[in-house]
Amino acid sequence: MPQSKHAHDSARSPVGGNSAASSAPERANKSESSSSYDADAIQVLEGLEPVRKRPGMYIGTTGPEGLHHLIWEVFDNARDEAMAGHATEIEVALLPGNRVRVADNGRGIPVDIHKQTKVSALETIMTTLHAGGKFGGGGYKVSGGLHGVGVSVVNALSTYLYAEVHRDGGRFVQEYDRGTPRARVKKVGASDQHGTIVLFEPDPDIFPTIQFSWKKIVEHLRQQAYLVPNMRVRIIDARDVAGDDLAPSKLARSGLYWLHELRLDAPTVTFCFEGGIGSMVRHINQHFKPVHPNLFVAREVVEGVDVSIALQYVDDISSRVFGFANSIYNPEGGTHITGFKTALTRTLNTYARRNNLLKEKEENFSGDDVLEGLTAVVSVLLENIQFEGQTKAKLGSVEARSAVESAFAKAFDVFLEEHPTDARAIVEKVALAMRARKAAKAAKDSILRKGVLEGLTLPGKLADCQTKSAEEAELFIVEGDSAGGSAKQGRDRRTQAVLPMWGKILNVEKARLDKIVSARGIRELLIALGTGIGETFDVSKLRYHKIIIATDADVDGAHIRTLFLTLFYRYLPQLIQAGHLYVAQPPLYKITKGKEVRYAYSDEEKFKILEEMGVPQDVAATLEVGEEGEEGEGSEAPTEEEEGVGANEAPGKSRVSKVNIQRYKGLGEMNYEELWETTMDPERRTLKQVTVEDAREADAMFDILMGSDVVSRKNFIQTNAKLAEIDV
Ligand code: 28F
Repeated sequence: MPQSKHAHDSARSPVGGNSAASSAPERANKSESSSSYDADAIQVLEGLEPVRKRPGMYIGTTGPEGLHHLIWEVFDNARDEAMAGHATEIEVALLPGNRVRVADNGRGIPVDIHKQTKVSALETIMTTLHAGGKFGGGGYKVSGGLHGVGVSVVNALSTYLYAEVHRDGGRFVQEYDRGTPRARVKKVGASDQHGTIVLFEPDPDIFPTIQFSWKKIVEHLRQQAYLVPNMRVRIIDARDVAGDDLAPSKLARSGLYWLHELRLDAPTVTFCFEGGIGSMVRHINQHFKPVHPNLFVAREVVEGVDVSIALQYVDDISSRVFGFANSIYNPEGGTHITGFKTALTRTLNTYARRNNLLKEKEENFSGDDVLEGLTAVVSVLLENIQFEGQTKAKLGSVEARSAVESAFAKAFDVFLEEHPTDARAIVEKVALAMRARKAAKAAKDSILRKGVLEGLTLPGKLADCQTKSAEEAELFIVEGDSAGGSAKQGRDRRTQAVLPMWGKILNVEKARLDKIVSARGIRELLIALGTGIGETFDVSKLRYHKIIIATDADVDGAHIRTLFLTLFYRYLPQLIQAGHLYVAQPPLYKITKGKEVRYAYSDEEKFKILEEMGVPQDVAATLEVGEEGEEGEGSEAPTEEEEGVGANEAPGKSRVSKVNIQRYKGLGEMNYEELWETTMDPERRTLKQVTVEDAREADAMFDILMGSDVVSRKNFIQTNAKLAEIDV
């Protein structure tokens, strides 16, 4: 590394990099031997003003995510040094006063003076955007970095930044205020160490809230530690360390390099995984039961792409596949994940057939079958990385797909051949997934198959209407036989049909609608409707232009209504779109005062009716409806002598004289006259028309209601009873 003797008192370079520097400097002809970087390798592109004007352009947001990106950016540069094999330790310390200090024991950022700019390489990297060999020819082989903008963005967005470099026997320091250097890079002493220290304090003018999350930092850096085997990452929370022995100047004077040598009484976490991404898969699977004991781990450089993959199947149906490109997590996957999944499916099918684990006539495993129960980490390192779109969420580099596909296929096939027990366990798990998928499809097809509607005689339970005009015909789908009975008696036989269905299904053990449907005899409904289903569906054959779901007003009723809505949403969506689906609105209360009978369809309406009946508000509020909803059963609460309200007539049977409230818990409690006049009579009833959105919400709620976890389902229903009332 040629060190000019005036390495540190070069001409002042404005923060924006001087004009000479703004053009890409011509390449100094470097001898082959000096493959290391130096000031010449830096591409100086532009100053830092734009960063402070529109920080969101560079760090995404100035919220917590953006704030933590400052740490990630500084850390990523240290990590790159470790990935390049020059650093083995990185220390991240949270300090008092919202300061963060990151140190590594790499080669140290070069400090030599650039021939044209006369500016130290360190200053250039710290004060110009896109500085650093990462973006030009040569430069780091692989580098992640925050959208690749480099540490200069952190400098621009920090009220204060301190950089210290130990290299070539010297110790060099430079300080900045919002990106502007206070002075030239200064040699402050000798050093027998090597590495880089960056300490920064985020600018409150940029970040509304400056609160670092220990948990977020630990989790992010743990993940990073998995990606670089044997890189030791120490994290220290010294925010509460008293006194100023952590002040940058004090620290600088102390000549201290590693804070952990201070043995501070501060929470510290250290990560170092020699197992790399294999350890990461083990960590992710720690609470699952593995399907095979031996992890698959492989690393190979193919077509200039460094591919590392680790996987292990567990006894679960979900899958967890994590993609990383240059140590940046890609939540939306990309070409590396595509290549991985292609090779995984092909390799497992080939192995299964070769070892007669898949019968000749059986179809291949699908891409979904091979994912069931899979935990995998796919990490690639590549130059000139390309991402899709603005964020680094999805890898776009095409070379990564073929590289991963070929590297993984070869290595995984060898693994399967060398671990026949693991291989058989994996293939059996995948085969199980395939058979379950096919069974579910068969069940669904059997429901959708034409045959299911063969018996075109109308079901016995259907009390059909007389009219043949579908336009005026209505079908009431009523929950349970008792309500069904009242509805059949109360209806207008000319235009109204009634089909009682199912009854309490709270304990439906099947989490899949197709199973419930085949088990619960949806046939009757489909035959009654007349449209057919699936590919045979024909809305012109619909026998009723109003299909009215009538379930109880209680929590169970809401659950059943959700089921019906989900059923229509998944198998007969056209009927919802055409506006044929309705939900009946039965009353919640029957309020009688002497001969007068009123129905309330909501609590608000109940109070309004009581007020109209002359019951004062405060008394109305104390009125409790009969628990059992028995005729005339009043509340237990005593009532004081009030105008229009009588005293208790007898214990346990408090009649508020002349006014009685009955709460309907279910349609079945109404006699058929009440059901007719409140819920069925077109002149007096209220119907809510179901929209596709209502049905979609029900469908989403269905998954919660039918989830395998009964307890949380019950809790959900109880606590969301009001919400569970599909607001149609
Ligand atoms: C606390 C944060 O930023 N560590 C870093 C290095 C080492 C080199 C380097 C960094 C030269 C021109 C690209 C040294 N010697 N920790 C860090 N350590 N950058 S950042 O070089 C930057 C290149 O731009 C380095 C020889 N080669 C590279």
